[in-house]
Amino acid sequence: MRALLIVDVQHDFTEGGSLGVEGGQQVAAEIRTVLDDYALTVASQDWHIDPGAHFSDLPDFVTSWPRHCVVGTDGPHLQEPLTEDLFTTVVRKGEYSAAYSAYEGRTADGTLLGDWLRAHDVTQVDVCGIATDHCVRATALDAVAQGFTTRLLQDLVRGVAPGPSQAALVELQAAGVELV
Ligand code: VGL
Repeated sequence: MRALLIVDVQHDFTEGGSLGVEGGQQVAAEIRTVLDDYALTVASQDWHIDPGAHFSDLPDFVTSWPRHCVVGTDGPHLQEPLTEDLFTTVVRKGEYSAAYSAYEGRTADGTLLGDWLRAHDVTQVDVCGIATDHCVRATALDAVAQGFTTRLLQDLVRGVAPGPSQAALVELQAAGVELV
């Protein structure tokens, strides 16, 4: 089985959000058009309560960030037209520490993403979402590390910074991710 992993397409990561990425709203609409091609779809959400040094008033935008995706605000909600009910399941990550990879995320019943995928006979994953140079990168690297045949949907990702996003694609390809 193949699953589509939609990484962190949330209000705070799209235009107008506290860490808004250019093209985020557009990629949400584009991802919506491919959901029906997959029998299994998983959306991840950055889901912060008190993630410690992941938040900073003087962020370096590498390891520390402005406050984002804080539970109880609008920030962690999925960017329309994506809504939670469209996905087979949703995984949330980062409650009390930084968590870039969707593989750190858990379903509502506490199942880690990798375990959920294996329980659904998934051996192949297609990865898309935000941000190419952070959470998409970490998710695709973990997918390969956990033995999933992994493709990155290049038209369906958006990055924070162009240079690091391009470098991430090169790194992912070297790690065994197929760029399609
Ligand atoms: C992300 C920076 C901080 C992401 C999450 O979803 O790529 N980036 N937290």
